Amino acid sequence: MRVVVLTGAGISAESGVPTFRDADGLWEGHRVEDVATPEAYDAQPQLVQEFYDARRAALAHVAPNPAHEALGRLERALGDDLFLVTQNIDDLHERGGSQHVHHMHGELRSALCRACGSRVAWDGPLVDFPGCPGCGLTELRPDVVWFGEVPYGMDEILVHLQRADLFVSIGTSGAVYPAAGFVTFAARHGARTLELNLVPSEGSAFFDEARHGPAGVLVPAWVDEVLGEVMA
Ligand code: BJW
Repeated sequence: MRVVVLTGAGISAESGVPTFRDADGLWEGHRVEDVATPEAYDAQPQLVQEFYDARRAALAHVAPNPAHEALGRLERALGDDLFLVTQNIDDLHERGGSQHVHHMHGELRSALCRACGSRVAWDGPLVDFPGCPGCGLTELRPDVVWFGEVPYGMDEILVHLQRADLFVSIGTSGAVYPAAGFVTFAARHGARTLELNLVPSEGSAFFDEARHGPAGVLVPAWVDEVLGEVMA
């Protein structure tokens, strides 16, 4: 059975990472659609760097929860038959045991050079605009995908969605494309579809089945079900 799992901010909520669109959302009163843009970065680069520097530093104080760990277990059982694509820029899937994670919206622990296009592993701050290890210019920005930019690796994602027998969406509001369109794309290509989310998402009606509750409970239970079927 080929499985594609899409995750969003909700899977990291129980680890203490704020989501975007819930009441205590990450952007403190700003609509994410207004601030997560290249234009916002051009207008106030220092402010944006400080914001992402703080989120990068905060990774040291959070840990994967049972939902991340369950997906790590699923990867060990399914191997290449699992494709895990996340909209999250944290590293909690990796720390939860997943070795192959496709970060379609980029990663906090990476920097992108606006001059030469290099993507470099980065754990420190960027607010002082350090030189790029590739070209030396001081054009490093957070390696994340803002509105109007193209998510990473779309061709590969679409190939996996076309081949999937099961598509599972975990902890995402379904408000942001192209990820919000994966459910209908996968269904059109023959996949069964399942939503695991705290509450019905904007796209809940598109799924064959939806289960609602905390990811830390729903995901381990679902993984146990799949492993039971695979082992039977
Ligand atoms: C729990 C829980 C618990 C809570 N357990 N659940 C008009 C129509 C259609 C599309 C467009 C349009 N105008 C423009 C567009 C395109 C645009 C878009 O979608 N805009 C919308 C506003 C309509 N999209 C883009 O621009 C994208 N690029 C693009 O389309 O390029 C063109 C192209 C595509 C493909 C091929 C070729 C070309 C880029 C989008 C970039 C989004 N970037 C951000 C910021 C990343 C960096 C950062 O982290 O700071 O990505 S915005 C933000 O939203 C972030 C997230 O990844 C993304 C999705 O959020 P997510 O994960 O769903 O979080 P929430 O908070 O919304 O939801 C959390 C959910 O969890 C909730 O449902 C909770 O209930 C639940 N939950 N606790 C389980 N314990």
